[in-house]
Amino acid sequence: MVLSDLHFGLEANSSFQNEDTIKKFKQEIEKEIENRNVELEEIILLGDVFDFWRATPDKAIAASKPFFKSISEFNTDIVFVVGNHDHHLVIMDHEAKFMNNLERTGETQKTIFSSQLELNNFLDNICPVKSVKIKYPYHIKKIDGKCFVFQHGHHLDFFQTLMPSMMTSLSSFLETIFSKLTGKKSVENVYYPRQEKFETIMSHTYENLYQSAFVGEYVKLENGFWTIPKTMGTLWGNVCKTLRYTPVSRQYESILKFVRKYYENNNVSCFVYGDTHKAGGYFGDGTLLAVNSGCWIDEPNKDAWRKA
Ligand SMILES: [Mn+2]
Repeated sequence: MVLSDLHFGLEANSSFQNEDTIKKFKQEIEKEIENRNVELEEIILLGDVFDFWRATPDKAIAASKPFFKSISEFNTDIVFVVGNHDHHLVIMDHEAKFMNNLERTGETQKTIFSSQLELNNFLDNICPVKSVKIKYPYHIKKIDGKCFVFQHGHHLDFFQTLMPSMMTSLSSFLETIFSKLTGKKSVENVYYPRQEKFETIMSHTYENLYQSAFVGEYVKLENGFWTIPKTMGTLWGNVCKTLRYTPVSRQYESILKFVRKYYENNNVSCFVYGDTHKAGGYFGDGTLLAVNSGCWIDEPNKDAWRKA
């Protein structure tokens, strides 16, 4: 079972902040499991579970308590793949590793982003039955011999939106010059061999947004900022393009490019993501199935999982 984009802490109500909804949801899932005569093997929370861009961590985590209590009662493994709105967890993990190493050895060591987060216990008190395994940026799983990749989806921005793609080109350009001038290997090759490169480019933006949640007025300003494309139209809209509500079929080309670039050796059959808040599936060229898990906040344009 895959659930993404719950956005706990966001003022627009997350469906799972209401205990009745959680109860109904749980009953429906249990019925579904019985009808299909299957077992619930794993619950995958596919990012943006907490909205640390709009709410402080105390508020966001408090809002998630009834949900975590409820899913822990399924007594199945829970994996949480971090998204862009809860990306601060990645930074926390990164800094904790640096500090632990400093405390243990007295050495200051350049830490690199790694996919295995060590913050694994931070939800134990609110998700008591099963501890939540936290991963970033992906979770890979073999199901019936086929390879499934689960990833929140903001990394697709590299291939789709103007700012990240411009910044990537600029950074590659600078790295080439750097290695030509110094004869040293580029930073990319040494520290950021794969998707971790994305972190160097996007982390400061995500961290700014995280910090902005502590300043109420700034959040209002930022919300206003996102309404500009609607009122002022095309130019600004293209610069700050958001992929919200983009259907899977329109993202399929980027998904293919992305999977071929980063998972070329995995023979991926299915790519599951969230991020755009638009549930759906698309089989495109027949080699890769792309599935979006939609979202769980009350938005006029959302497609709930029932429709998917
Ligand atoms: Mn997202």
